Amino acid sequence: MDRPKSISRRRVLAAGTAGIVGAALPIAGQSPDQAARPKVPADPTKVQGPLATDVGNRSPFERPKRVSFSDRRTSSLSPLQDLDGIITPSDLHFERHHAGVPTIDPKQYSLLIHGMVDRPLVFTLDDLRRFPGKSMIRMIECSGNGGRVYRREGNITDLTPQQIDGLTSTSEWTGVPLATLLREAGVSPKATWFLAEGMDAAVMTRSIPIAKAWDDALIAYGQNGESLRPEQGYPVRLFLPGVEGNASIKWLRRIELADQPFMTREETAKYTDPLPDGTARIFSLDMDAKSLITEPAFPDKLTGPGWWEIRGIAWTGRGKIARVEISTDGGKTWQHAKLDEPVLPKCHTRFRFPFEWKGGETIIASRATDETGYSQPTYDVLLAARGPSTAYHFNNIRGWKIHADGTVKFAGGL
Ligand SMILES: Nc1nc2c(c(=O)[nH]1)N[C@H]1C(S)=C(S)[C@@H](COP(=O)(O)O)O[C@H]1N2
Ligand SMILES: [Mo]
Repeated sequence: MDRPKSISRRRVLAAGTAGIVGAALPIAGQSPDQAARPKVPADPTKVQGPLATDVGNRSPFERPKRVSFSDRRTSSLSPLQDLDGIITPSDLHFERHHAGVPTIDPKQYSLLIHGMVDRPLVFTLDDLRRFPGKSMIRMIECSGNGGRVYRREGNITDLTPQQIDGLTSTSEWTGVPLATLLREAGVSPKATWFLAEGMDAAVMTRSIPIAKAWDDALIAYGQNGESLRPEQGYPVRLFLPGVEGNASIKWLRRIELADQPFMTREETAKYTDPLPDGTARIFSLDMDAKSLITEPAFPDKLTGPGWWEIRGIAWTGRGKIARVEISTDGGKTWQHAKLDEPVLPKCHTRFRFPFEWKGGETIIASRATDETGYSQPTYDVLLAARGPSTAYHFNNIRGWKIHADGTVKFAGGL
């Protein structure tokens, strides 16, 4: 797998963070004379580039990209270390598909709602778009995210944030609340679960407690201001905020109401979490609080002692992030990071922390706490609770080791 090249923009920004702690120092190595002399081209017409196109492109100097673990590309990871803010550009949103990305003609599309309802109904895409809509900025995370480092597979010190935890992204999702459609169909008071089914080759199906439908489940057709990308489920997906990614069924074709879970392949053979005592967690749908420092991180190199801004993202499936703490001494002491606005429920939250690197070897780490009071566990605590062969939900504290020469390596779980 290729890893993102080190990015000079980040070096420049990081050097500039000296300003955030109030010191009006020139960037190291710059003479005041240099700063006073603005760099303007002698002939301004020389900077005139090609004409604008109907659909814009990135600067040719910026090449963020998704990467995959598998040759068959059954998933692609978001380049978390290359992103600012909380929104993932749609073409860099992580994606996971079990059996290909189907091409669906929106004119042929329909969604069936049936089972324990008064009136089974079929909705076209136009029907769905006619209902009162709703937009929400929310993250999604695959419950397998971070499994490789939990299992300590291979050389984990040389992994980027993308390779460690890139199966999570944030978008603004637009659609119609599932509750609106269920009211149209008239749900039986005896219905307690609903099944969601996809129209991909995997025919992915999952059972969800009906409370989620009345709460915040969205039948989504929009992503970041445009129609869903094919990999995100075009033309329509189920979006379940805060719930493990696999339950947000893409290319959604059917919802069936029932008075019990359907016990599909996806909730028996998969997406249950074996425990050390031989039992398993089942319907472990909520995503636990988690955070990741994305800068500095492998393969960054701190070019010298001084002020650097530690940056990263925190998220939880159980509401808002209440605080993120940073340790710069391997977990001995912790201090509060600053959270960027907006701090939204079930959403990536950007954190920042001014870090004065004195030049020695140390480990930096982040610890998120959500509004329920739950804090990210240490690796040992998670391992003791779930065992070494648990298959999903890897949210323990992550650390990065800064070596004396400034190189940064993944330090595994703290
Ligand atoms: N129909 C269908 N829905 C699906 C899947 C799939 O393979 N088929 N993959 C699931 C998994 S495992 C995850 S993590 C999320 C990923 O959503 P994304 O690809 O939009 O990031 O989609 C889920 N929905
Ligand atoms: Mo997933």
